[in-house]
Amino acid sequence: MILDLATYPCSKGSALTCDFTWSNSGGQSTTLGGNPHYQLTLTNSATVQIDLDSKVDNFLYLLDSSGSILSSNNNSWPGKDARIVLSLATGTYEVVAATSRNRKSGSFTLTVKTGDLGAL
Ligand SMILES: [Ca+2]
Repeated sequence: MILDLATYPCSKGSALTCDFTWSNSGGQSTTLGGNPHYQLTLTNSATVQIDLDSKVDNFLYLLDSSGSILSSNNNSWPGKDARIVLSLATGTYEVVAATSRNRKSGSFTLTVKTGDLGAL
């Protein structure tokens, strides 16, 4: 199942901020079930910044609508958190909240920012 960030009850202020958890995560995998996928739909082209924030050493993927990897990141934040910044065309994408190591559990915050909040 893929959660749609536009309909999931995330807070939407200056960014889209969502709190989730891992339970027995799948490490640096885009396909293992322990790594949640989130649908991100852009109604305008925009530069998007996607951040993971967690005590768990995390890993982030951005996929296109066919599941191909557009970008991945391990430690771009200070510390072990992941960040992707990418210019994207209008369309539907998938964010994968992964972890650097297998079988981790814990909470995380996923944040999506763009200069054009109307695009989200
Ligand atoms: Ca990391």
